Amino acid sequence: MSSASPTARNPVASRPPATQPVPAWAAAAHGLVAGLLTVGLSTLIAAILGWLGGTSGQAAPIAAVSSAFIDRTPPWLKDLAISAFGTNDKRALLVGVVIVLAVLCAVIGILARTRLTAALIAFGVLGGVGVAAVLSRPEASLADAVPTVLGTAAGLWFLSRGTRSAAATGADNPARRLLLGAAVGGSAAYVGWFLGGDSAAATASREAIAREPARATKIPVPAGADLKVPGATPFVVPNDDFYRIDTAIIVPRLNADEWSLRVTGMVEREVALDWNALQDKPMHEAFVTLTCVSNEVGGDLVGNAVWTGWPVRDLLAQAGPLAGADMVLQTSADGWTCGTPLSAMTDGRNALLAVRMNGEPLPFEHGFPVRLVVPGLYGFVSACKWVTELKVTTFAKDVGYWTPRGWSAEGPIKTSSRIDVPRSGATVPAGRVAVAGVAWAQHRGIAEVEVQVDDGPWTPARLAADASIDSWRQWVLDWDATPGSHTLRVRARDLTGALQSAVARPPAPNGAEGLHTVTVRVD
Ligand SMILES: Nc1nc2c(c(=O)[nH]1)N[C@H]1C(S)=C(S)[C@@H](COP(=O)(O)O)O[C@H]1N2
Ligand SMILES: [Mo]
Repeated sequence: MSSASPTARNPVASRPPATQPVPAWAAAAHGLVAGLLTVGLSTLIAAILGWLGGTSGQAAPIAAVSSAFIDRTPPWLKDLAISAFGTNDKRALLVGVVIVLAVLCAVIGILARTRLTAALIAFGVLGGVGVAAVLSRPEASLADAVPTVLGTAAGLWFLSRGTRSAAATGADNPARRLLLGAAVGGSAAYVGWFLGGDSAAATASREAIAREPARATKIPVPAGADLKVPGATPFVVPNDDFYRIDTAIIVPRLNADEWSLRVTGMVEREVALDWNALQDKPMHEAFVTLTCVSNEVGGDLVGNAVWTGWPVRDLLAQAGPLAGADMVLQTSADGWTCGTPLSAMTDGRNALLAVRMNGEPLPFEHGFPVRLVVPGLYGFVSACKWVTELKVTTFAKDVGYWTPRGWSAEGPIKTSSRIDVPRSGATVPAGRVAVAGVAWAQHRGIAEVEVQVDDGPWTPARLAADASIDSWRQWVLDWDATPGSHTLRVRARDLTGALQSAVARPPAPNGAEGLHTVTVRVD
């Protein structure tokens, strides 16, 4: 081995070191590390500035690019992403953005071998895309550009320096520089990501509220509302199990002490409400079942909780909506909007400015400090989380976030029912089997649930006690299961007498229709 040292045999090695070609993989690695440094440092700086209150809290470039992408995603692509990745669609997008960025950085690194200026310009353009994305976020200020500009500068410096010294193999070790750059970039990204997602002040404000004695006593689950059939969904879904749907790449973490809500638009007088003022209002408590319009027949994007809040009709009454207004455009701190019929917020139903979910301050993921809960309407037209503005307006003048993206302007929840047990594909022993699930027809109420086995007659299920017409209702049927394969179907009737639609329709544009059907084996 020592006698055949490649260095000894390689005539190139005897040339001046400055002309030694950098292997392509090393050049690509330099590009990658330059990218990692940029992303890492800008994420960390964004987190620190966000913490100090200097930026909007959305200044990290990867998250901003992903958010900007989400806002511009055509409906067909969004549907494709949801069907491929489910509620992991946002994670998949982040991974996609990182992969694309990594490939571009590697290519730029290879380019830097022969054309350093062109490579630096390309890298600068990438940084520019990041800055543009950051500045396109709602509520962004010029200060939000600072982290990405600084990060890009660090990346450019590393890229130019790395290539030069890789060519000039001196005492300086390029491999060591690569490792060092990767370590600094990687740890900055790691710390920045977690710091950025967890604003200490917001956490402290939520914990302080959690320690306050609850302003309203938690209403108990009415006797008989929870049938407690093993395996069935509980009447009240615990916060940690509650479905979550939103467009937020980074969950907004607002500080309750800094939160305020403005009522604007077609009103006699604009009104502002802050957290302290809200604490003095009489709080109501209500069981309300939220449902996502994207929920498929039999899906789990639906959940019931007890919400504590101030009726939003009282706030709107203070502002005095003008004649002709028919919609309230709700805006979230992250720029998301939804349009709710003014009538649904003023007609006396439990439309709440909710501050608690199942007795706890709202979890950050579910809208801390304040969100809307409007019984009877799908979340995409009613349940604004992290709400900061209510603009009284008209459906003719304004549209919510999802409407130009292929979803309806209005979204009353359709009467639906679901079989929770037995699960589809399960094998159950012959004899008495509890078939159980939930049915919902928010703000109309459930009158009846029926189950059909194979092609048999529709048999009424036993309904749990009714907690409220705004919440779902459990049901159970004792089925005398005989050996073989069986199909179970469920349908519900609401208190207006209308039967659930049996015609299969997809979620878009205004909610799925069809009967939930499961197939089970009986031994
Ligand atoms: N700020 C904000 N609020 C939002 C959304 C959103 O994307 N951003 N999504 C809505 C949708 S589509 C639904 S179904 C409900 C879900 O509420 P949850 O995540 O608390 O279950 O929130 C609504 N509120
Ligand atoms: Mo939704």
